[in-house]
Amino acid sequence: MSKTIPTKYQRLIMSILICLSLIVSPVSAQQQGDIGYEPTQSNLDARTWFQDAKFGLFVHWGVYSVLGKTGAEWVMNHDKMPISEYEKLPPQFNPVNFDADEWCRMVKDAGMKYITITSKHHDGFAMFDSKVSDYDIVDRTPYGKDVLKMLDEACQRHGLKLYFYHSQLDWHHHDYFPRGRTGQDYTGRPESGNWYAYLDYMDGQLRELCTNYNVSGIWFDGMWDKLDADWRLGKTYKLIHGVRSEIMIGSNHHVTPYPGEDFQMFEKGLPGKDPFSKEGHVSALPLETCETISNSWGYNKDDKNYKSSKDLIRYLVKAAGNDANFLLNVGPKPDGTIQDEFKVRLADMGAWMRTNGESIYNTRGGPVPPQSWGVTTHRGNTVYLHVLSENEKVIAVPDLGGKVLRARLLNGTQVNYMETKYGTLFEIPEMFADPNDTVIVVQIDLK
Ligand code: JFZ
Repeated sequence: MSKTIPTKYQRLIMSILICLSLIVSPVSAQQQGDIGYEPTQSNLDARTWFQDAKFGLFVHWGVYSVLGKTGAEWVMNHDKMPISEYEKLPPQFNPVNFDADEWCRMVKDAGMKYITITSKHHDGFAMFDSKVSDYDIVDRTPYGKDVLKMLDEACQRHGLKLYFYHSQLDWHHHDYFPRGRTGQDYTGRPESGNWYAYLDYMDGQLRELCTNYNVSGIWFDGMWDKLDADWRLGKTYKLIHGVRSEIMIGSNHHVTPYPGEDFQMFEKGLPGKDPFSKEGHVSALPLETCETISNSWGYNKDDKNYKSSKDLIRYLVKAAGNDANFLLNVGPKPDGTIQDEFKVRLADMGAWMRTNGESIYNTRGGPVPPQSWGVTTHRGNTVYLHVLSENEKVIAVPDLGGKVLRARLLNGTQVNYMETKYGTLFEIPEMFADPNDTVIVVQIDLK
């Protein structure tokens, strides 16, 4: 596509006009979103499924995995790689060992119910067969196959749902202009561009993703790059819900959800306690927190900082106790395989879920807020006490919302308790205490 580069004078005029437009009509964040949005019943049903599912796999996979180094999916910005340099990666990306069914078997064995995979990260490279750009896995790599289509078909075979992480921020597209906090002048893009042409391009790829794949949701990220820009969210959200109203929309902007969003995510922290939230506001939407197994989202062969299986199990439990899903991340290698250190931890979590999953799946957080000894989840008149602090002999539980009828461990072992005017004391059967999480099942006589 030939492009006349504006003269210095034209660039100056263009910059002045852009600045004036921002002064004259800065788009306040509150004006963003699909104003007046009302979720359909099928969307509400999708939200209920999502909240019941509780546990999913996050996948950060792209051409950046070829380098597999510090920065991972941010390596282009981290190393200030010009586009001309970064575009040398797709020709090296050939995941010949990618096996979508093997990924799905690993996900199900871990006790996970859905996968959220990067369709496009900040580098702008599409991991699917896009017709609105040739900067994609089919046109630019020796592999030449649409891995998202392959994964979509495998998820349908294995009864898993599929969500796409899609970056609104783009370090490759020439019309992502004015630039935001990242992807500045090192990329080699001209200091000019048509912002709304970029949004049209982004909407074009979103239409492809919502139309050509059996996608259950879009996990947006990148608005934080320039929060005060006119992201035209209303148009984008209407487009997505217009294809299928049950497609759930979430956005990792770390501020209060905008109209049109169907779930709220938190990054590397429990709802309202994550390090990035600007306002810490926890909405009434379905909630999800995401975390890495090492410290990297994308593949980083030097990152050996693996969290223990025990810590990951407890993270899942604490998320459920905070009425949130847990989206746990892997960064696949450039050949399409997932490293053993991740697979062994996912297998450990699956083993724990096979024994304890009734206390997580199809529950909601509470009725008791998180305590010093642990958290609670519930379903109907059953409350699950998740005792996370170890070597406890007795725990005190405030008002459970009704008289305690019975208390036991998941293996049926009787649990002794005593109701007092301050709450109920439960004795922990020492020989059956689980160092990951000792679950006490309490039947309540709901008032
Ligand atoms: C974002 C991405 O940048 C990152 O690569 C990964 O995909 C993660 C799940 O989401 O991480 C962010 C985004 C914004 C901030 C910090 C991390 N922020 O605004 O401080």
